[in-house]
Amino acid sequence: MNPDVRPRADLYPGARPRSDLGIVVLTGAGISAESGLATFRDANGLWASLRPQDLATPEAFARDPDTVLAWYDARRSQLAEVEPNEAHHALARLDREWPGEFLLVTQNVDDLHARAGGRRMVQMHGALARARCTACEAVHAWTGGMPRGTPCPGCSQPALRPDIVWFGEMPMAMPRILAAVGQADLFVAIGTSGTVHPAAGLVGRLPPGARSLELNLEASGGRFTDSRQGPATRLVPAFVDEMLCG
Ligand code: BV8
Repeated sequence: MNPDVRPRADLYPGARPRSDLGIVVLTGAGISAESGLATFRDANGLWASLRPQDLATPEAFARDPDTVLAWYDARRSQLAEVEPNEAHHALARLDREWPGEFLLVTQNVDDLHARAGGRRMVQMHGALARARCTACEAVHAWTGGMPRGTPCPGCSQPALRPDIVWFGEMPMAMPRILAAVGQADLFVAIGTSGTVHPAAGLVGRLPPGARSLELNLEASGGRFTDSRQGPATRLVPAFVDEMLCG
């Protein structure tokens, strides 16, 4: 821990012992864009050519499992071709060095935050690198394909699905996320359009006096105390330097 760092006064209403200052960071697809993974709602994003109701709902999976499984197989296979970028690494550094409460909440299902060394983090929309058995509910690390009928390594039933939160399904770790947001002094939203709930509503659940910061290529229109525009690989390392070096 770096003992002589102090929080930036303009991000905090007054100085308090740093170990008493809690930070929650929410990331979306924009933080992985510069690693080469497509976002959803940018002009060349995934939803520009595909329909979420055909790929990211339980109904789509029931109606056409082969198409849904192939889409997630293709996205899972991309993970081996991309690397965490400077923004992922900067957040992992903040996680390691911030002595107060810290929680990274990501909407992303890629593994780039984990590969950068993130520890105090939750993937609220699940993970491409996991499979879930709908028969025995076991969750398994998964790197390869998952064609229909793949047997569960635990119970051998052909009942695997991607461990992904689809539209209409309850996001993961919500009690932990809501508890962290309800006690946060600073909430930072990075690379998210603020379109998908309940993630998009988290900034509205901060305690009185907390501050919020948006780092995005363009302002999302959300209610933030402070908003900075630019690429995540430039804004996030600068923000982490501010927080750790004062
Ligand atoms: C639920 C699957 C209830 C994983 C995803 C209230 C109001 C309105 C609607 C609702 C509501 N409450 C619930 C809903 C319905 C729905 C919803 O929100 N619909 C919206 C779209 C209208 N929500 C749900 O269904 C959720 N479930 O509420 O369940 C419940 C309660 C009890 C019991 C059971 C159920 C489930 C939501 C999760 C859905 N799954 N995906 C996958 O396949 O990936 S959502 C999908 O969108 C991804 O997870 C993605 O992460 C997420 C959010 O998108 P973003 O990450 O923000 O990405 P986007 O492309 O939109 O934006 C990118 C941003 O990056 C842009 O701002 C861009 O400017 C910026 N950017 C780009 N490049 C850079 C950059 N920034 C910086 N640097 C760069 N280089």
